Amino acid sequence: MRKHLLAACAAAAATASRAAEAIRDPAAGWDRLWHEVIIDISILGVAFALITAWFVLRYRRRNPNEVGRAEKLTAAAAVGWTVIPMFVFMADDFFLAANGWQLWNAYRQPPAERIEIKLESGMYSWDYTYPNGVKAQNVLKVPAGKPVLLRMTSRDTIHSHFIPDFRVKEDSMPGRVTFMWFYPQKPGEHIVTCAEYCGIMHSYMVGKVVVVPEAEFAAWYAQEEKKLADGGRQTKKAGA
Ligand SMILES: [Cu+2]
Repeated sequence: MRKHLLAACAAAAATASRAAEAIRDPAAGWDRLWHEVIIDISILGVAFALITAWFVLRYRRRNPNEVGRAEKLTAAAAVGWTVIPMFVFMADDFFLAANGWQLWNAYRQPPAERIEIKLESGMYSWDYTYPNGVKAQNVLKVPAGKPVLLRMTSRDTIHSHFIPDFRVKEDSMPGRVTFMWFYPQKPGEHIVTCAEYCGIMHSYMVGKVVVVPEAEFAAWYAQEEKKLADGGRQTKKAGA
């Protein structure tokens, strides 16, 4: 009996630790928070609109000769009318801010199991370098099911690498290395755009993230690596 209990406990602990290790997609968290904002401001908006409508009806002019009376509120009522609505708004603001803060802190701890790609931005392109040295411009091919981290810098001015579908945006700038990460889970294409005005061609600074099945990525990756090695050999031969 005790043995069974211990085995059950061990199994439960293993499941829990696996669940903790499972990569949490920050994009889903941002979506949840955004929905929370929409729901909260809708409820507050409707509540305050109803209170206002009630006042408008309650204190309306009933005949053309009616003259209003300027009634004085007691000190307690004046404070109550100020503090209670303010408290309702602020409580929700703090709640949302705390959730956003928590999510941001979690997002800034990228998962260890990831592919890390360097990005140098410049007027007007996104230049990616994979761990094996393969380079790509404006089209970032990545495998599905693996978190992707970009270490970013810029060769000229401030750009901002924005991938709306993955809910991530981060500045890249000269003299500093910043990072962003995202978690593409299924094959597909996602637009990349510059979100920081960087010059007259800023709006043309678009690219895409192409998510492909893992096996397809591995084949492409190896092939590009081979091309790179062959190219290097040829250049050496030409130089010799
Ligand atoms: Cu730019």
